[in-house]
Amino acid sequence: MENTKLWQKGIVYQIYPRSFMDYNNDGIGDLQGIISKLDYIKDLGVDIIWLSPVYKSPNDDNGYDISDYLDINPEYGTMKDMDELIEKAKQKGLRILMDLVINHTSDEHPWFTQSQDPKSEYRDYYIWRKEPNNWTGFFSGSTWDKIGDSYYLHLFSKKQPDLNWKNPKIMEEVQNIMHFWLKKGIYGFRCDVINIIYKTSLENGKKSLVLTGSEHYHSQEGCHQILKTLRSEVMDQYDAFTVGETVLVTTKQANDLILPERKELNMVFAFEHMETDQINNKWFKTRFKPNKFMKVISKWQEEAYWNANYLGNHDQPRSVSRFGDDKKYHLESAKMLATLNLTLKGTPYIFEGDEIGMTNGDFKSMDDYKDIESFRIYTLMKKMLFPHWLRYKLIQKTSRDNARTPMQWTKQGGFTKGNPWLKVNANTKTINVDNNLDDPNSIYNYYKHLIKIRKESDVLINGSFKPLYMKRNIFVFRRTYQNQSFITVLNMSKNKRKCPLDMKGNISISNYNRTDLNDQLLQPYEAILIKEEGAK
Ligand code: ISL
Ligand code: CA
Repeated sequence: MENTKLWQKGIVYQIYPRSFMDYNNDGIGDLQGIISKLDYIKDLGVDIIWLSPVYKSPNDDNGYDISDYLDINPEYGTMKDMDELIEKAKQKGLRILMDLVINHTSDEHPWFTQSQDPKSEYRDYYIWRKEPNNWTGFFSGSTWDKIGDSYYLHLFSKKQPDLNWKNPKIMEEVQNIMHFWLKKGIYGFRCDVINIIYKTSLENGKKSLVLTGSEHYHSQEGCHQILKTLRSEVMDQYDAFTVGETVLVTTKQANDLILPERKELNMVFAFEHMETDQINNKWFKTRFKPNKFMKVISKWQEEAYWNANYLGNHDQPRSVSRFGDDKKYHLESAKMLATLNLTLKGTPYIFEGDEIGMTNGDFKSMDDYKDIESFRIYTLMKKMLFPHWLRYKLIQKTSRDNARTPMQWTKQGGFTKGNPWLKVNANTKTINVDNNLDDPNSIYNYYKHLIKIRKESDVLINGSFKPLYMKRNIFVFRRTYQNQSFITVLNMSKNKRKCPLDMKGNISISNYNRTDLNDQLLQPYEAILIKEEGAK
């Protein structure tokens, strides 16, 4: 236990800075806003705050297009504000995890503007070719755009040119950036799309409905080499950690990145559980099937060396709207999902607003959306002759803006006194922080209680994971450490179901305020955490 690091035993709270709290009332969340809410975050019981990018950026992709890695986006504040945030957080026992986006920069980064001159020393910072290949990108369409008489590669939007990791100068630049921030006392990095940064070849790819060409850059040996160097040259000199965002990985590919002897990353965000309600790609949603979902989670629990557990983030629809029921069983299903996320093995990540059960946005038309991805996909579906109602329905279900609506602090919203950059959900009237703090039975107070239980428990932090039942939308698993164990019982559906296993032990927490385990009938979305008695 003593050797357990903070990033293993701690809990991470993800902030999407643009939407968290607007201090100067210009409609955009900012660093002073975050500072003003540090007590709220601390009270929840979390240890680490992951900030989505706050660097200087023209905001084509809300900060995931960086134009200066060593400066702060003026919309969010200044470097002085950032220093203050790091310091004030530290005083409260909170550490800051920053987003590190090193697959691409903004096209407005001075490296890229200079790179446009074929004779510039920055030319090789990016990937230029005379002719494009057949690759297709994450936001759909070709990955190549033309400037002058050459094409440059961009796996995301055309304002996000990919860096050329075959150029040793990039390694040097990125190391300097990492040192700069780690020296300020941050606790590490969430490494954006890290498993696709190295392009082994630029050959044409095998034709595929999505991401044609990915076999040339996904999980390449060159990427492993880069991560080993960043670990030994930078990370190892600090008490810090990395979590990689890794698209399309298998448990084997994840372990190749995170096993301690590999000396690369500490953990990764995988997506397989997020793919269980989609056909082929994330824009074609099918009905959520809990049985499939729990089997994927269980597989990752058993096979991956360590998990970064999450049910939502700034790229995904809201978890309660997606995996729960945001109407009839809002309270119950949000608490059930919390119980899942916080009793699995690994490091739990909570996305801002999930602790009060925030739901998908209540957008009324395409004019309400702001996300570049949503517009790109909408246009693509138009080209494919999808009727308007279907296009709109798919965007409504999948848009990343669902997770990005401003944090609901009060009945009136409370995020800003100005005009919010993205529409505040009208349900802030009932779903808001104020209501949650006041009500002992709220989702927030359930999170808080559960977090406390987890933090005080060797079993929940270090225990092994074993699935006991995964059928009929019921998920039961056991965590064991030395001679102690917990059982988590979850009904992931709105149907009442009899628990197939005998439930014995003491109830640590339950979302129906159960007092005993005699009744084996599980209520809709019921969740029970049971501390088992005696040795197992
Ligand atoms: O859902 C996905 C994979 O199943 C994708 O959304 C994937 O997570 C995403 O495309 C990669 O995300 C990251 O990099 C992007 C940025 O737009 C996202 O916000 C960021 O999280 C480009 O930097
Ligand atoms: Ca502001």
